[in-house]
Amino acid sequence: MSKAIKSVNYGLEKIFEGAQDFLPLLGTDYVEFYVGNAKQAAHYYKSAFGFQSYAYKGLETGSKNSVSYVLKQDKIRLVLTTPLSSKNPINDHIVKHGDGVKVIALWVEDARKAFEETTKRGAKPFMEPTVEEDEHGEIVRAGIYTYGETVHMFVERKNYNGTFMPGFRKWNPEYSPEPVGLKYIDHMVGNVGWNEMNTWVKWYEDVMGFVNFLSFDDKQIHTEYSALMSKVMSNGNGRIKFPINEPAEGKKKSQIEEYLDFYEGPGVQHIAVATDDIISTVSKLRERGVEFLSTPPEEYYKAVPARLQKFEHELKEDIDRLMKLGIMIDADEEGYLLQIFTKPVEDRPTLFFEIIQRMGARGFGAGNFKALFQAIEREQESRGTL
Ligand code: TYF
Ligand code: FE
Repeated sequence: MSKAIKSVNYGLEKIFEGAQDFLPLLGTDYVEFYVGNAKQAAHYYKSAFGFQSYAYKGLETGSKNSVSYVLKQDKIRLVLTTPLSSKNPINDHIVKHGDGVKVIALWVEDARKAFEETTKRGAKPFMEPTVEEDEHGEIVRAGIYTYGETVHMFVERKNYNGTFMPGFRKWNPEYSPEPVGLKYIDHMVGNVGWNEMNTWVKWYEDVMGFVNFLSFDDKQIHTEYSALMSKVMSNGNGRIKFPINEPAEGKKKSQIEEYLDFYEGPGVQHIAVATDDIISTVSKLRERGVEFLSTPPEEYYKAVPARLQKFEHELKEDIDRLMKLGIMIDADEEGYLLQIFTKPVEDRPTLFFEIIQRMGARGFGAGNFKALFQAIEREQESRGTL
């Protein structure tokens, strides 16, 4: 695993220079989930994850075919969308995949140009550039397909000052649980099929101008039972990071294979959200009923001081509190990071969340992979899918 950490050493700026700037990205705009019951999903993400009510569209606003709730927490926007009839194609998506991420929307200066630059490099169109207007201005959106049925939407909002987007109205219900300190999306991971990882790495390079800045092969990512491979893609300014996983051959079924079976194809595996106080955030999430993977054993925490000392970092957090909450620690030359993973948030073992606090480190927790994958395998075991 040290090999993976080493590849971070030689300055990410230099690597990012290799990225192309035909597609400048300002950040993640929103993440849209297609779900069976958006009303209940919105309640869950508010009550359990501390998201705030933000915008709504539905029958009351003239939206006849679907309902969407927009939730916000600091820079993160989630859109939860449900179809209102079996004829809406959103319904087919849910029938096949269950609840899941349909759209990773990216904030751009010029959506028409983003569409043109990516489609001329081979992207499959999802939505031609489309202007939506109301009294607050206009939004331009265009979309392309990435892995599976997942979509990247380009969102241009420089001429808009309303709530979220035309078609939505402010949503401000009385029920408003406190935020838990989630700040922004750190990375979003895609699972793709057997031997498809490099195809998608090349797609992100050629079509989106991204660079591959970290790789983990099955020699690094394996347990006694299963294996996977992962390559991290980043845009030029490093704000957008998309690791891509594929299953690898092991004695038993890889967690990636389990995902592909239940999602019935490639899709978003996890969303990593950043906090600057993981102890507070995870305490609140646990109180509110969010379920996390089982905590690493005590020996894991005994080894932490040495892992940090090796790079001469000083842990600012109380290790006993980290241990009680099951938060994992990883270190590299640049600093350390704290991370923890939820169980899947649907009945199908598909999408889950990661909570991450970066204390200088820009890696993905390679030093935790073994402990993490063993915890995932205990879950797979309990489902009979290992
Ligand atoms: O994003 C990452 O790479 C880490 C580790 O199936 C990880 O969060 C990698 C693969 C996986 C679960 C977590
Ligand atoms: Fe992650």
